[in-house]
Amino acid sequence: MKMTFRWYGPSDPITLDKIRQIPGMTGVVTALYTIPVGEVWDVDSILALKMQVNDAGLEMEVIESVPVHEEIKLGSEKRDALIDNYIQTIRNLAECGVKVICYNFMPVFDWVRSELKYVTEDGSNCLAYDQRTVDGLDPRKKSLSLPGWDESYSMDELSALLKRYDEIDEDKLFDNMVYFLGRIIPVCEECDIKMAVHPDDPPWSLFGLPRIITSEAQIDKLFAAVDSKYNGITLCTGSLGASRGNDLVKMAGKYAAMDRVHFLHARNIIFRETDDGRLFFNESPHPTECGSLDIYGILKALSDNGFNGYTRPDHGRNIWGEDGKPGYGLYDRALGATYLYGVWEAIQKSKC
Ligand SMILES: [Mn+2]
Repeated sequence: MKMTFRWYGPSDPITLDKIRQIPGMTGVVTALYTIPVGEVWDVDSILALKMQVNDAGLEMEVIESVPVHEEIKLGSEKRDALIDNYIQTIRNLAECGVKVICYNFMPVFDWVRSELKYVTEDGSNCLAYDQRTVDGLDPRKKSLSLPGWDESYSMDELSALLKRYDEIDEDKLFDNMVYFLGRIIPVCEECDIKMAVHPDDPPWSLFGLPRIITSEAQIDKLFAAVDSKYNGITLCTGSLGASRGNDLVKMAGKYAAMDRVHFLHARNIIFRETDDGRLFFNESPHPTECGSLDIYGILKALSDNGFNGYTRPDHGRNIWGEDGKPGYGLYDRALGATYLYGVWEAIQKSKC
């Protein structure tokens, strides 16, 4: 396993020097945040970022993310030119030594939570999801006050974009994803750079928009549609685990055996009982006993089936008075990394 840490670039208050001091850390997972979605990432900009990371004694072998333009997800006539740009970005990243690209195929909205600072029993705070709050939001009717939503669209732009998605159901979105992969995967094979789709978070439809990377059946369908090991996944335990129907231990073992797990996001969540039976969960400390997911079982299944790849502790809580970017403070993610590292060491040594 290669332990990595997400780094939001030079403006991230969690500096490369701090990341390097976390035991077992080999590299960072980052992106060029200033390049508009759809434009080519040029070699000079990639190399400048890589140099900065390497100078701090860390590697930059995983990019999270190269965003996919909405016109590609919508399958419009503009998509081919944008896919050409994406292909050039893939080639440029490969030339700079990048091995894995994380991306997602969620329409309009990325991850969605109802609270960014849910206070837990021990006084720490974390991201949480309450289905009732999300059900009360309708981005088509009024301005969205969604935590973490970056408001990169005006109300009118968002309405227009959502209207275009009225024509796109799950099947159409899936077809558009297969079209995209059909064009880029041969290039990935040629350049030896792997695509790792991040599952939808949470893994179900929101605001009437289709979501397709949600379950074992859907991932099977995706792998069958573009049958190459370069078409793989980011196994994000917290995202897929939010759907109780997903058996994460089984999926981890199965997809590792297929050599389709190119990146692991390890995170735990805890489901809460609610009076009316609605769905509510919050993100918890990483260890198995702190949440609802069997993190040990997932790591064991991955190891037993040949996974030895890039891993990062996914979201952490704010602890010890830290007031970090929601999910991306230093302390709890560092604790998560050392926990994951320790479990992994024990699994490896128990095989001897
Ligand atoms: Mn994730």
